Amino acid sequence: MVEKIVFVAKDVIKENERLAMKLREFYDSLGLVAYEFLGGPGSGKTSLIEKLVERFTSDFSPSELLYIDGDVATSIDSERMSKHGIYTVQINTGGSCHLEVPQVKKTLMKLGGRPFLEKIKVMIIENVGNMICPFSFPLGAHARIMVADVAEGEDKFIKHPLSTRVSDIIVINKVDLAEYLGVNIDKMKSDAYEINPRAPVYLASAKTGYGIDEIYQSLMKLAEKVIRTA
Ligand SMILES: Nc1nc2c(ncn2[C@@H]2O[C@H](COP(=O)(O)OP(=O)(O)OP(=O)(O)O)[C@@H](O)[C@H]2O)c(=O)[nH]1
Ligand SMILES: [Mg+2]
Repeated sequence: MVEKIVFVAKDVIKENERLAMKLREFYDSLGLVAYEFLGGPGSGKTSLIEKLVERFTSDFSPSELLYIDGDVATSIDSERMSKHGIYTVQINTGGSCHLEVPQVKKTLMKLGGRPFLEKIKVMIIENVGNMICPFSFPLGAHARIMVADVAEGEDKFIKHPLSTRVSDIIVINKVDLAEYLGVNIDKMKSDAYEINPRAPVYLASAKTGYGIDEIYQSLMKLAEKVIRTA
C-alpha cells in the first residue's frame, strides 16, 4: 500500500504565511522597515524604487538601505540599483514566478544575519514581475506596494481582484502615457478603491517624477512607526 500525500496550493500558501509572520517579527525585532514592490513585468517597479531610493538617501545613509531583487534571470535590476550606493542583492529564481520566505531568509543570513541587519533601516524587496503568484506569497514586509501601469489595460484591477485586495498601497504608474493611450485613470483609480478601500491609490510617473513625493511621504510615515532609533 502506497501512502500518497497531496499538497494543495492552499497548504503551501498557509505555510508561507506562517513563515512570513515570523519574518515580520524578525524585522520588528531589528527595528527595520521592509517594503515589497509587486506588479506585472515592466510596470515600472525598479524605476519607481530608483526614484524613491534617491529620496531615501536624503534621509538615510546609503549603507542603511538594502535592496533585494527577485527575477527569473539576470542581475539587471540589482545592477541598476547598485549605482545608488546602497546594498543590493540579486535572487534568481531560475523559473519560479515569485520569491518565497526561505529564499529571503537565506539571503539575509548570507549577508551576515542579525549583526548586518542591525545596521539596515530600510529594506526594499522587488518581487518577480508577475500580477498573480507573488501576491499569494507574502514575505513579511510591513507594506506591499502594487505597481500597475496605464499601458497594462484599464481593467487591470478588476481582472486581478485578489492581488488588488492584499496590497497595502497601490501605484498607477506611467501616467505620462495615459493621454496617448486614451486610458481613463479615474476609472482605474475607482476600480482599485472599490476592490480595496484600505489601500491608498497613488498616480505616478517614474519617468517625470510625478507622484513620487506623495508615495515617499506615505512610506516614511510607516518607517517612522517601525524604525527603532538608538
Ligand atoms: N513612460 C514611462 N516609462 C516608464 C515609467 N516607469 C518605467 N518606465 C519604463 O518602463 C520600462 C520598464 O521599467 P522597469 O522599471 O524596468 O519595470 P519593472 O516593473 O521593474 O520590470 P521587471 O522587473 O522586468 O518586472 C522601462 O523601459 C522604463 O524606462 C513611467 O512612469 N513612464
Ligand atoms: Mg524590475
